[in-house]
Amino acid sequence: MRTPDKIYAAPQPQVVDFTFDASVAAVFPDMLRRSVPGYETIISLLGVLAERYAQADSTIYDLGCSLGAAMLSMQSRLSDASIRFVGVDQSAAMLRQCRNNLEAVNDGKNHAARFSLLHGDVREVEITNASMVIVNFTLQFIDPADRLALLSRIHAGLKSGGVAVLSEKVCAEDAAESDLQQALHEQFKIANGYSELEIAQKRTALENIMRLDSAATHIKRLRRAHFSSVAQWFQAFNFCSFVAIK
Ligand code: GEK
Repeated sequence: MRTPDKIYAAPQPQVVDFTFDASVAAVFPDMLRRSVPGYETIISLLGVLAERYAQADSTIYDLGCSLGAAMLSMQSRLSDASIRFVGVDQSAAMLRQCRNNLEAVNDGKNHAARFSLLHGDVREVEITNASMVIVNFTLQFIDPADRLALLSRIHAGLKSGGVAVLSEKVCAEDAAESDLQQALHEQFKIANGYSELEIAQKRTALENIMRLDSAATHIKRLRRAHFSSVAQWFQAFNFCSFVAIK
């Protein structure tokens, strides 16, 4: 059973900025399933994308890997042991649980040979010989001024025919659509058992740390990073995912 997310259930005298600490890591699967429309579908379909794009003797990077859900989904679809995974996250609590999750489905020897987990900033990680780079709901937490440079480094580290998969909460291009998308997302969270108070406190906690771009901005930026083919392949309310092929 997943530990239920009750982080914002009680009124907080002062809501502080959201951090990916141990209390968040402990409830993370429940939090994402109930807060991100389509999250489980995206995770599952990353396995299908991996079947198509993962190349023998290459590395799949998962930038902002949290508990390793994307790597586990892709691994379940890939039998070729020459494909390695590198998960990167700056939260030690997330990486601890990620390691446990990966070890639970891989014996020690396989785990060490196939997976590396790096504790650090995705902006500083070296990307080489990659056939896939997954950035699943991570770019939104990175300073907008650094986003193009990161995507350009991802492009440079990909092999020919490799793919970047970028998933993001997006903002709307106009106020009416923005109101609609926000209302639909709130409806989704209420349907999943969050209270108005939880929704409001979480919004305040994320205000300073999650900065959203529109889908058009993401597509334009991926093109500026020199990807030859860019497409949006998924949307559920204001949550989108893009593929960008080198
Ligand atoms: C999933 N991809 O389950 N460097 C490294 N890690 C970072 C950085 C950074 N600069 N900024 C944020 N993170 C996952 C979900 S969660 C999305 C990704 C969410 C990490 C942060 O510690 C957290 O684990 C993750 O990015 C974002 O498919 O919570 O909305």
